[in-house]
Amino acid sequence: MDRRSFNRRMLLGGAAVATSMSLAPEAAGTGQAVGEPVRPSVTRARAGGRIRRLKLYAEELANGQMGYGLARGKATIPGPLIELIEGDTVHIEFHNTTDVAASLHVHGLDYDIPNDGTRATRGAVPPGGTRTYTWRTHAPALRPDGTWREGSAGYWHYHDHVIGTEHGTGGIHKGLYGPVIVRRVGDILPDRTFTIVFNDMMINNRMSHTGPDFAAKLGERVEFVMITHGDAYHTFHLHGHRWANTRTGLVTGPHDVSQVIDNRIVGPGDSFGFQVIAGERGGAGAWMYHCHVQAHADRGMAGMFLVKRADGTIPGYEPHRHSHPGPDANRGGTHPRERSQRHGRSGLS
Ligand SMILES: [Cu+2]
Repeated sequence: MDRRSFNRRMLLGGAAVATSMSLAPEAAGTGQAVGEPVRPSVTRARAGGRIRRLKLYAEELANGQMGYGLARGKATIPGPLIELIEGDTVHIEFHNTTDVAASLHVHGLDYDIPNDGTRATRGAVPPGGTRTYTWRTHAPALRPDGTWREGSAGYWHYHDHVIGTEHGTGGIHKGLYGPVIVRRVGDILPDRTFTIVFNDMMINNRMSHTGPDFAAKLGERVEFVMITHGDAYHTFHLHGHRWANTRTGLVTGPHDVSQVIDNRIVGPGDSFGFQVIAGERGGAGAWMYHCHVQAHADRGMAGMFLVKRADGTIPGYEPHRHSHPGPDANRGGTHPRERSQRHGRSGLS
């Protein structure tokens, strides 16, 4: 083959690749293995406006920590995901099974003073006590003055505001916190949602150097909710994936000028979230996430996002080389598909 025909073949080859990419952008662009199904469409949040009810139990755990759960004996750290759509109202029947007063305080949603969940507003629940907290949400709307009132949609969180100090410092430190997602009608729903809470030098109140790890299949739409508590500022970094620094973490089109990031500074009380397609550009593998404050990372603020091939394997991953006990499924919660399948009930009615 002379140089000219060789070059022509290379050019033709390049053109053929370009053509196949334009015909099948998903298959060519996601790093999916040959033969894996390409997601044909997304599922979107339907309209809100429902009245929803759930029970939430504050419990002491065997290791001296505390957690919230949807039933007695089911407390987890973080607590269950409470997922709403703008316009929904949720009545939470709160049971304090601990031997100290406890409460439930939420960020981002609508509530009146009696539902604020602090001692100052007489929102604490005594040991063994029960009360109902009501949270409401709303969609964006035009005010009479022509300005826009923001909607409730966002990645939020709830926590105790009573134990230890008047700010719930002791309860939060022991694990009394959890995620809230308020979606807007039309928001894209994920296949899986994982919650990561930086709480001082702990992640989800686990010992340092023990994860937690989170597992998904290549190509799944995975949502992360990231919450920060405690006294320290951190930076949240995920390897191999990136997201838009917006309410949803998603861009709306090729001309969306939102900043795209893979590292975000977070401080106590912060929460944000985003969605990624697992392994979309880097493929299956053990993708690290960690606090990027180097001293914090070195002290063990790190875990793995395990992206599995269709056959369940993870290329290059040798679990015995890690001290992590295994993937954390973020058990509990109210995700309409994932969690209700896993638990037989969503917690919300
Ligand atoms: Cu940190």
